[in-house]
Amino acid sequence: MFDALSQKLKLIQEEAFKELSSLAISPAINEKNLEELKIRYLGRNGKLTEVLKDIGGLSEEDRPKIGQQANGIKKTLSEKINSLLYSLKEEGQKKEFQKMCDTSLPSRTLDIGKRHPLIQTMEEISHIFSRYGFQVAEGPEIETDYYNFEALNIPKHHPARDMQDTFYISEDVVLRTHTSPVQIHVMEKFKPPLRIIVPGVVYRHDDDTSHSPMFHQIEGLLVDREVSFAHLKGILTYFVHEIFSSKTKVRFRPSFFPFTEPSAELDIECVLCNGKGCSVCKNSGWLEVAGCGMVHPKVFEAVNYDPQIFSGFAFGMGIERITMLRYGIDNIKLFFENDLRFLRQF
Ligand code: 2NM
Repeated sequence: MFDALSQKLKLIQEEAFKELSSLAISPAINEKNLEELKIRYLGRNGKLTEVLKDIGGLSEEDRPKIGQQANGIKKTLSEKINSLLYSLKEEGQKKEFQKMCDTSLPSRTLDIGKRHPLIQTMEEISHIFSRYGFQVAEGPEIETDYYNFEALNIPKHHPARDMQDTFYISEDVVLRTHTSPVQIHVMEKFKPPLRIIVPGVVYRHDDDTSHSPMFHQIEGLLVDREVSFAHLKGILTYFVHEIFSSKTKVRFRPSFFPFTEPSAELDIECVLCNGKGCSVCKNSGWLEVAGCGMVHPKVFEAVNYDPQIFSGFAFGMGIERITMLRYGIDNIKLFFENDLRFLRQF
């Protein structure tokens, strides 16, 4: 009796596996015929259950053995069927997805940002001066009258202080009109020797094709013992040769700033007409690119540096102007419109 039942179970297992294997490789396989197969073998009136109905005729000892064999078959068969059902479902979802979404289409290109041309120029200039030991310093865009004017030897009646030129927040507080107040802060905090380069945004009441009320500046300051105008000329000439070209001619022209004495303008030979004269250089053949000079003793006194011991030079330039000259841009407003067609060119 035991052997006969065990044999029957083995045959059922073989039959079920054979049927399942051929169904698995058949193109006709679907959830429905898999479920049918499952019911046919494992269902309440299935072949396996049918055999187990005769289990009552077995000895107490043999009953669990047949039970174990039957359960083993049940387990492997249902695992195989379930895994096939699972892959069928997955396949179906994939097909459904492919109907909704064409994965063969090219992907959308990502718009990756890049540095603004003005920031690029600022970074290049900072880098050029860093090779001579200058360190970048930064400070607030809102300043007191003292740091923006008084400490820089700009007297009360000076036109730069006028409401026409300066944005006043209150009687004593302004939007900085240059980055020089940062130099004052740094000199208050550190003793010479000092080499700093100060990039930043500044504000002035000015608005036309060559002026914006908000623009960018970079200023530099070097303080040490026995610094001369020759050092200033050397460093700024090196700078022009790096930022424009090694062949660009320079000249220093006397000028005036309250915070330097002597003061000069740094001109370069017009990069657009090579000195022949054009509308940009107003037929002079030269372009003004920076102001500079030896730091005024009054400025040193304001920060408690002894002008008998220390001397220094300073300079300042507009980033927009330098960038416009380098790339032949004729309208400053282009920098602030955020038109990608413009910005992508740099
Ligand atoms: C310029 C031109 C000349 C300048 C002077 C100073 C300081 F703080 F040392 F006095 N900072 N920057 C300076 C000198 C700036 O810009 C056209």
